[in-house]
Amino acid sequence: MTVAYLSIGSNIGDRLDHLVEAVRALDVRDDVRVLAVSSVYETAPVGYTDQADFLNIAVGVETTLDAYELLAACQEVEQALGRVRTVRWGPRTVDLDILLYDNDNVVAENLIVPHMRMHERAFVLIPLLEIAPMVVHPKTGKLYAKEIAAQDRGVMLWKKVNGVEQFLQTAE
Ligand code: A4P
Ligand code: MG
Repeated sequence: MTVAYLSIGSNIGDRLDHLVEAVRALDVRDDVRVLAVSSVYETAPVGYTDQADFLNIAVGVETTLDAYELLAACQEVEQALGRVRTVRWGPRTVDLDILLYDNDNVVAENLIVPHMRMHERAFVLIPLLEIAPMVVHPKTGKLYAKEIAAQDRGVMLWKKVNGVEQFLQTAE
């Protein structure tokens, strides 16, 4: 069993519902168990900025999948929820990224872990640090909490979450 952290974002349609459905789709799998879900944050778009605000969460899972299989599982969830890729960094029903996978460093063509841009993104770090305040970069050992101080703009608490069960029963 390995612990991994995911970032999930949505900025089209019923955003909260997309997040809840994504977490549910992960949790129903035999090879993934959702251990923790952060509160829901409303976040200004980063990268391609001419798009609607996102709702973002971080999720902690325990899994028997290796990192590549977990990526495939994330992509299955994206597809099941009807994601259509158009603009890079653009609007999406739901986007699931692997932030951390145990203490592994993965550098492959289709997978880089820790996620390449996580340390510079408040919309990733603020939810992640809520559920895992002591996480460190697997290579440098540096606390992600140290990255966050200068970059907490554009991220607002949107809905407080108290546990996985409560989150899965949420509706917008
Ligand atoms: N890939 C490599 N490493 C990973 C990883 N650790 N986790 C590859 C997931 N995927 C990884 O992703 C492109 C490719 O990245 C995949 O084929 C996979 O093999 P994608 O999801 O198809 O395309 P994308 O979403 O446009 O790219 P990506 O890299 O997920 O985009 P970002 O950088 O995550 O940006 N602003 C706010 N406020 N909130 C957001 O959630 N999200 C983005 C997406 C931009 N701005 C945002 C938000
Ligand atoms: Mg992605």
